[in-house]
Amino acid sequence: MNNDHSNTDLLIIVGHFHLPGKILNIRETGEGHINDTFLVETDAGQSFILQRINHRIFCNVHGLMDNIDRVCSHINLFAKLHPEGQQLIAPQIVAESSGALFHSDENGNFWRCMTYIHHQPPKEIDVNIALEGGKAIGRFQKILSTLPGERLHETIPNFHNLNLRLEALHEAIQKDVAGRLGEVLHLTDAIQKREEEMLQLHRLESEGKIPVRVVHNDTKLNNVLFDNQGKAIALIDMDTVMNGSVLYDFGDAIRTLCNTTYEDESRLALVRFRFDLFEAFAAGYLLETKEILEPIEIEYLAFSCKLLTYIMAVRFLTDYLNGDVYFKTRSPMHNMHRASNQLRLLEGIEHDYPAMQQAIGRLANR
Ligand code: GN1
Ligand code: MG
Repeated sequence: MNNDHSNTDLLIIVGHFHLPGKILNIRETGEGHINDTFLVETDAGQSFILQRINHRIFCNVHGLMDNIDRVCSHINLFAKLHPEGQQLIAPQIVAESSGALFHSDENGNFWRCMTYIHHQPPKEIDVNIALEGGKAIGRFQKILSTLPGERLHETIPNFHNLNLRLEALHEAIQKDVAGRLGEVLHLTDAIQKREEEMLQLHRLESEGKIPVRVVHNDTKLNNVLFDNQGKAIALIDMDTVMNGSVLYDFGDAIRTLCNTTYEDESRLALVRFRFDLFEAFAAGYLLETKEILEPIEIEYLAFSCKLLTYIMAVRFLTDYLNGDVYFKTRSPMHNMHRASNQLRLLEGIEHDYPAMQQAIGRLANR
């Protein structure tokens, strides 16, 4: 797939969505590791997000867009029907002129357009942002617990299946196609020695002991949008919304929120785990979900933070060994830095783990 999109091409693509007003500007946002994302500004006061879907990863584009349409419409309808209290909204799909949920171009690419939600990225990540983030993820899960209709499409099968993620890593180690194994033995060791412990949730899931619900599956903090008062107002990036466990959402949010730096910071001394943010997020999350969660889910909340950090280390390292075929990278070391970063964060979580479990126990019984 060609990654360069000229402005003329983009204008032609956008033309298929019949947006209000005149297009003033289209620029790539540079966010996300998978799709290509553009902000489209119009003179009608409304902006839009245009995305080229990476269909090597999201092979079932119909299923993907059908999921997103159902989930976003349900969230926005819920907000309309419950105007009282704090609201949570989602982007709305703008259909192509034929009425389809996406546009297919002549090069075999798939494009979608969604409303842009005005927001203010927090200047500083503090306990209020963490509390609000926790409430938003919890509310999202609670609202979707009443999603009507059939089961959502499984757009990326086994997305959080650690057993398969480890198999993929073992295969990458064995093949060493990019000749990089020698540089990362300390990382493969760190992963290997934790395998048994980390597989415990997968075992419980295989035994049917973990409730299956509609979850987001990509709850990194920048998928939560805030207003200028620091209130969480929306959740975006519904690409991986599927049936799964709430534990993956909780752990993924913590792994991004509570890292004192970006997930790809290579200076490991800057990577620390912030317990105060964990506690605030958990408080907000449990405030919203306490009534719907089962005891086994609450029991594994703290564990999920270790697990998701570990899973991301496994995925980044696998991609590094495979020669960077999955995640977008900006340098040859990028995936290796990401994997090292996640393993350093994991050490911080392990250090605070007893206190994390205590905090969950206290908050869940409040
Ligand atoms: C990918 O592209 P983005 O940033 O939405 C990935 C997530 C990872 C994340 C790591 C479909 O998400 O699972 O947690 O990178 N999405 C997919 O930053 O693999
Ligand atoms: Mg995503």
